[in-house]
Amino acid sequence: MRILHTADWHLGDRLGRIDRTDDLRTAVERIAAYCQEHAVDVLVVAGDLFSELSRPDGLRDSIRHWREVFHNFLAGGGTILTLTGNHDNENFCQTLVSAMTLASPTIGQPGEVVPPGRLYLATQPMFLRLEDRRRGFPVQFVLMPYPTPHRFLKGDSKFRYASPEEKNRVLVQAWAEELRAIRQHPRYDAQAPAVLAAHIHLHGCNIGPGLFRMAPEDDVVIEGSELAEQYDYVALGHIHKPQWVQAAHVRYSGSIETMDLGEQNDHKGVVLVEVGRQGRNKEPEVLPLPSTAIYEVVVLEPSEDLPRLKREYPHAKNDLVKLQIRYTAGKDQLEEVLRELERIFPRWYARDWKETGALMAGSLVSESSPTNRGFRETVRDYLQQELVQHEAEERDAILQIVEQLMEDEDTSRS
Ligand SMILES: [Mn+2]
Repeated sequence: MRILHTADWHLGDRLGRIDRTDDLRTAVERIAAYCQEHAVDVLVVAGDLFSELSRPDGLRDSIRHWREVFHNFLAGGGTILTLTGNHDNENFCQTLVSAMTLASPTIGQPGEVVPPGRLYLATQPMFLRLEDRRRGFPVQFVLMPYPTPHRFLKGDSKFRYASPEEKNRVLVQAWAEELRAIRQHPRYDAQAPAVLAAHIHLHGCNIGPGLFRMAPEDDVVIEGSELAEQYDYVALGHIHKPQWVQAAHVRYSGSIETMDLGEQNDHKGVVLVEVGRQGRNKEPEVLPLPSTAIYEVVVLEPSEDLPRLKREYPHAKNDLVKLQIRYTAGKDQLEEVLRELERIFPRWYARDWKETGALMAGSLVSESSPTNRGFRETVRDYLQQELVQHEAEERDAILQIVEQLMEDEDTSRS
């Protein structure tokens, strides 16, 4: 049985003012092509399927996109196994699961051999079996969503914790307990091939410059030293940096695109593994995914730096760029500097500027302050960022109203 492992799709995500939908769809399409090219039987997506920034219509479009892209894979008997991560919207995912259960009301008993050719989503710990298409032996799959109180502490969700540490301790125990219960289930065969898919922070992994939009103290860290022994393959999600942990078959596939500046040096990919009647057939293989370049550009002297940047970055049209700008009033025209930078880096996702005179005069604006821009620019930038996924027409209309409001405000003050 050929298994392709991926995770952390974050579909419909955005970075600053940049909508990442198309970048992420391109990556998903490449994964679907790998499924066909390598005659994959099971595609495992180990959580964080959708961005928390995705609106309901964006979620709908993501599902539609799956339908198109994976139609041939599913129609050909392929199976997609997914589970929820910490970024997945609980209500939306549970609605999906409920609808799928209505469509196939008899499927889903623990340890059951489930029909191939469709998608399964685990919002709770789940144990199922799939038969190898060619030789008929079953492979056991254990799907473990990210441990939230709602998913793992049934009935206890109103329990109050004395501290975040206590909450994490309870969740770590609940996660291990759920897994133990599955392995003790009468249908679970410790000798038969088994794959674990989980969205979790496994102790000893390299998180790189930081977790994706999460404070380290909020994360649930699992020891998991027995997993390498217990499973033929462990398909992990949550950490965006691709790597294996503890053993070559315990892996984070990593995210499918560069999601923020912390991932600028990652080599993205998906993992292909083959499990036979006796377990893993060979070492897992990484199939590469090209990803969007992301970097920071610092402009200290616009009159010299802009012509240089123009020469050095002729192909930056698609790059995600964070801009840090210093300019001198009376010498540099800020508006013109910003326009020129936008021409070189049309996909800048964040920018910040400081006036050098203000800095030298020792202004009240501290060096660490994110910006000293005016009220109007702050409002405009904020709205443009917030409205990035709205229709252009709607966005322009809102911005126009706000411009008018700011005008009126100025007039009434003067
Ligand atoms: Mn993630």
